[in-house]
Amino acid sequence: METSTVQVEHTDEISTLTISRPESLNALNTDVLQGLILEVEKLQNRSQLRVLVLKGAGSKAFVAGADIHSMHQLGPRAIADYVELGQRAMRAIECFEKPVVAAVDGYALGGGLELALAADLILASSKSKLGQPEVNLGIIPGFGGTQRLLLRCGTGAARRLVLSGDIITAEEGFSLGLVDKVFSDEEFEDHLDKYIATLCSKAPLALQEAKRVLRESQQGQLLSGLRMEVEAFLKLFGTADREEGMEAFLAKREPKFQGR
Ligand code: CO8
Repeated sequence: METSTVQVEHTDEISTLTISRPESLNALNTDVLQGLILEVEKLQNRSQLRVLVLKGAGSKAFVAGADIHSMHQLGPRAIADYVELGQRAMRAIECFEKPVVAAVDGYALGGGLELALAADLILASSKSKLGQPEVNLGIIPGFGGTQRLLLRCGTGAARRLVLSGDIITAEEGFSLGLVDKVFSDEEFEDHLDKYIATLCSKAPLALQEAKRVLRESQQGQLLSGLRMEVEAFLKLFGTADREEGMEAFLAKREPKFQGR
């Protein structure tokens, strides 16, 4: 069964999971996160699959983050469950045996960039905007963004993106090593298809082993970093600044942080 917020399409060798909540810029609520885990698990059995592609529905966003509306009112227990679910969804994608491509066409922010970072390759259209703007909400990334940015782009870029909350262009992302390829908006789908077809032509077992070795060599640092990130996220979630940050976003005004 396909969940309505995660659409599944198959061609022979390629499966595509499309996150479909365009009215919220595909923000990640529990339904989406559970859907991702379920669909990724099912795809493990699809032997002809060579590449898994992640997309966002609509023309504006890949994913604009975790769902601020649903997060805002959660108590300590519920937010811990939410963050743990998100971490599991990202890890399921990261540990998927076959290569995973994040096809970013629009905003990839917060949890949306964290989702892209769990993929092997990030291919973006030139209009795309990427960033970890959580500090504007009084929190930090909670779905592995601090750690996967660090491993992917190095300390300098990770620090700059997480501390500033800057939203950057796809070209700037390319210069930081965050984005692997930038394609023009008009030809995004064509270039994407060609790139994925090239991946499909490579030796599948070699791709799987390459993916596994690259992932497992960094595993110790990643897993301990992820634990630290969750603890810090949950601590911040209990602060007045977090309440102010999220209330300000929902009221479409600037936040006033007090350091409390
Ligand atoms: N969550 C919920 N709704 C969202 C989100 C989101 N992350 N992003 C956008 N929306 C909604 C808006 O509220 C709006 O809804 P409505 O029409 O009902 O007001 C609709 O999508 C369209 O958005 P905008 O009107 O804001 O569109 P703009 O073109 O003006 O702006 C932006 C687009 C710049 C993308 C803007 O929407 C924005 O800044 N969004 C929030 C980006 C953000 O801060 N993301 C990080 C979220 S926190 C996070 O991801 C933490 C991850 C770890 C969490 C762990 C959880 C437990």
